[in-house]
Amino acid sequence: MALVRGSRAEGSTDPWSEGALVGPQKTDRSGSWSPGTPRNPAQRPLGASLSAASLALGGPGTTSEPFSVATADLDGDGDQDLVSANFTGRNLTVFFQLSPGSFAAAPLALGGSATTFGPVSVAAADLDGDGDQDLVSANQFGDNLTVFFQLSPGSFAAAPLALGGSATTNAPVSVAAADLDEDGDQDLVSANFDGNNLTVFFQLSPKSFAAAPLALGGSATTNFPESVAAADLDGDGDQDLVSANVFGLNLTVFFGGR
Ligand SMILES: [Ca+2]
Ligand SMILES: [Ca+2]
Ligand SMILES: [Ca+2]
Ligand SMILES: [Ca+2]
Repeated sequence: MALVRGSRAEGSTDPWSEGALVGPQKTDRSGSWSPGTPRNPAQRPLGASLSAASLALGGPGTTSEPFSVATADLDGDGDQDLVSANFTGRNLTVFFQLSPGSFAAAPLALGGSATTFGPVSVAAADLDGDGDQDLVSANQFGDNLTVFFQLSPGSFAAAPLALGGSATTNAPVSVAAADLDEDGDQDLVSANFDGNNLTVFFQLSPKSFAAAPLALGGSATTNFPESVAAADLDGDGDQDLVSANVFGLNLTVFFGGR
């Protein structure tokens, strides 16, 4: 049964209905893929076009136990940059690309113990709709999300925005941005490992998110969720959500209410 999307202004808070649970599937060995023998003739073997050369970025002083990495043009100069979430480093590290394949020797550090405590997931999106990419991290030990708005090319607000807390985002380990309520701005969703749920933060006006976020799932459905993603899974025009639940041994899909 699909729930009809409600108006949050009228007190109805859940625009999603809960979808089917996907149980553990037996691995189909016959369908397994091995390098050099593509299933689809149009597919090239993975690695055929990749150079053996690799580039190391960061190190113990800058990227301490990086758990997550995202790519985006973070300074708006047309090339892709990198950002990592460093678990024990308690910060994010931004590597701006200077010329093709070459990154700044001194990366930009964002956050710290007081703001990004145990970050394990980072995402980039233009959260405030001003045309540049912003950053959001999920901080497992800080029990919150941290949003870094970009102020000018390559420069981020010194005082980031904190969202959530132990009561709403208990050990968030994954964060994604998408327009979840179809009002034109980006919203945020986290997967909270210890909270056994997802938390949706709707953006009300640029840089301002609803004080009371929406909780989805629970220990019966989203049992220790480790990852969350947003996409229009059923093609009806609205964004749906899916989580990967470590101890639930399954995925949970939340369909939008359209
Ligand atoms: Ca760039
Ligand atoms: Ca922005
Ligand atoms: Ca929105
Ligand atoms: Ca949909």
